[in-house]
Amino acid sequence: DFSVLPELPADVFTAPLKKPAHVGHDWLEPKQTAYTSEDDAIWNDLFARQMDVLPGRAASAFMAGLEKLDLNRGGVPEFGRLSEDLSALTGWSVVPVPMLIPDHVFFWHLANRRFPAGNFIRTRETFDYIQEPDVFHDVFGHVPMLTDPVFADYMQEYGKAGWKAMRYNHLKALGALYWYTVEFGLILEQGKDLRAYGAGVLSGPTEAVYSVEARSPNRIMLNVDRVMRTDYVISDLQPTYFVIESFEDLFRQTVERDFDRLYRSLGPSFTYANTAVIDVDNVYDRGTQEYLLRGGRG
Ligand code: HBI
Ligand code: FE
Repeated sequence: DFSVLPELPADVFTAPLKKPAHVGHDWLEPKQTAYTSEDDAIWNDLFARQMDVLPGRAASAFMAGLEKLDLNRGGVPEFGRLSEDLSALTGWSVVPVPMLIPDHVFFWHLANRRFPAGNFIRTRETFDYIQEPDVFHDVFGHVPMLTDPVFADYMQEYGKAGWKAMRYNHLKALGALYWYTVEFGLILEQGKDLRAYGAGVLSGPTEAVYSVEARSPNRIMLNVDRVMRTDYVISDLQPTYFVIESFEDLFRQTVERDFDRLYRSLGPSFTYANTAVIDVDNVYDRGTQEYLLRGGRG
C-alpha cells in the first residue's frame, strides 16, 4: 500500500541527502517557484533549440505529448494547469521538489503517479549542462511521455519495483533499467523508424541527434535482464543505447520478469561494460565507438 509513505526498512541503506527545512517527509515544495521573465526566456530558448532537432528524431508519442499538454505556450509551465491536463489523460500529476530527492521518496511518488520535477531552472551560464535535473529536463524531457497510457503505467510499475530493489540491495541494477529506458531509450517505430523517447536524450540538442544518427554507439534491442547487468556512465554521450519495439514491449518485459528471482541471481556489481556487445544480444546496429576512441568528452 503506497497511499502513505511506507516506513523504510531499517537495514536499507539510502544515500544521505540533506532535507531543506521547509519541505516535509514527502519532499514536496509547498508551492511552485514564481519564475522571473528571464527564467521564462531561458525556458523558451531551450524549447526552441530542441524543436530545431526533435521532429523526425523524437518518438511520435513524445511529440504528441508536447501537443496534448500545450507545452509551447511560452514560459515555464504552471504545474497546477499541467497536472490537470495530464491527469485527465493518464491520471498522472507533476509536483515540485527542491532538488534530487531520496530514492525511496522518488519511487513512492512514481508509485502514486506523481512525477517529482525540479523547482528551478538552469541559468545562461549552465545552459548546456547541469548536474541536477531542472524543470526543463524534468518537464520538457519526462512529462510528454507520461501522456502515453502504456508508458505512464510503466513508470508507475518502476516506482513500485524500486521498493523491492532496495530490499534486495540492488538499486543500482534497477537504476540501470531507468537509465537505459526512461532517460536514454530508443524505439523502433513501425519496425523501421528509429526514434528517441528517453528524457536525457530529448532534453539536449547533441544527444538527440547522436543517439539516432551517429555511427559511434551500439544500438541493441532491449532485454531487461541484460540491461540490469550493464554498467552506465553519466555526463557523457552513451556508448550503447537499448531499443524497444513498442511501449507494450517495455511494459510487458518489466511486469512479466520475476524481479525477486533476478535480484537473487545478480552479483554485487555490473557484469557488462557499457561498451560490450555480447552473444545473446539482438544487435540493431553495431557501433564503431569512434567517439569514445577519440576520447569522448575527455
Ligand atoms: N530525484 N528529483 C529527483 N529526480 C530524479 O530523477 C531522481 C530523484 N531521486 C532519485 C532518483 N531519481 C533515482 O532513484 C532514479 O533515477 C533511479
Ligand atoms: Fe531525468
